[in-house]
Amino acid sequence: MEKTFLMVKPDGVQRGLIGEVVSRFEKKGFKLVAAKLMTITDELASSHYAEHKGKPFFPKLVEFITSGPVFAMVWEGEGVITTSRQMMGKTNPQEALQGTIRGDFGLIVSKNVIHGSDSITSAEREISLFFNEDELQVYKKDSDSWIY
Ligand code: DAT
Ligand code: MG
Repeated sequence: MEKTFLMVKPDGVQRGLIGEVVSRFEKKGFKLVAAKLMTITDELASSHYAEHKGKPFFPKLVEFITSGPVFAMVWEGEGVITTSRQMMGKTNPQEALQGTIRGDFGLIVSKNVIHGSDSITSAEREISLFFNEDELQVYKKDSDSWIY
């Protein structure tokens, strides 16, 4: 089953939005398979955001993502990569539709509450950056038979 990496960023943690974010993905029908509150090192931040190295906002991005705890998660379900990106909304909260996480809770691009993988390749890469294989729970939810 498809998996993705999602993370409540330091602004979301500070603002008490972990529960709100988790709740949206739970209610949608996705399955949480791993989660932890952690502080990202400079090294992990650079690997995670490697595609943005050299861009003008990169130093501030690393400073921000390492500035406080994040809530890192792995979620599973049919189409979870694409659907979770839709639920997050556009990168810039000012362009994100109301009803999306960034549209409902963010105001500026550099503090946009949530990260989510954008492809199968990035999901696999990001999950393995943040979690060991043995941290991913394999379990059945009885509610799945009412979702699928
Ligand atoms: P996304 O997080 O939607 O995948 P991205 O990968 O293009 O967006 O950028 C990663 C993060 O970097 C984004 O969530 C916020 C920050 N960022 C992107 N563009 C920015 C910009 N022009 N100015 C400041 N921060 C930016
Ligand atoms: Mg991205």
